[in-house]
Amino acid sequence: MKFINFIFAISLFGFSQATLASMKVTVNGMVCSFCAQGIEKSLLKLDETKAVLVDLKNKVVVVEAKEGKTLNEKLIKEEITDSGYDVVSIENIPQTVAQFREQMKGKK
Ligand SMILES: [Cu+2]
Repeated sequence: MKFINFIFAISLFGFSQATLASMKVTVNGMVCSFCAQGIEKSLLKLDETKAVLVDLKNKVVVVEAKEGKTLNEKLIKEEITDSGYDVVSIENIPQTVAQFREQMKGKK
């Protein structure tokens, strides 16, 4: 019985780890660092946002959630659209902003 509890705890841990994910947003219309700064600011305003990375070259915005918080896809989309840019797609990714940045470096 104790073993089963152990398994349960492990699976719960796995689940909470999964909710620590980030969102990768593909955005059209960002052309300069002012665009990037504007988007970064508006997304950092959201309570659940821990970090934002804007990659102009790849038209990608990565938003990382604070621990224990969940990103709201609809709100993120609204913030970016209200700033005057087009959201092409949003997907969940397991990396943090820091990990994503490292990954981009590796590709150059
Ligand atoms: Cu700009």
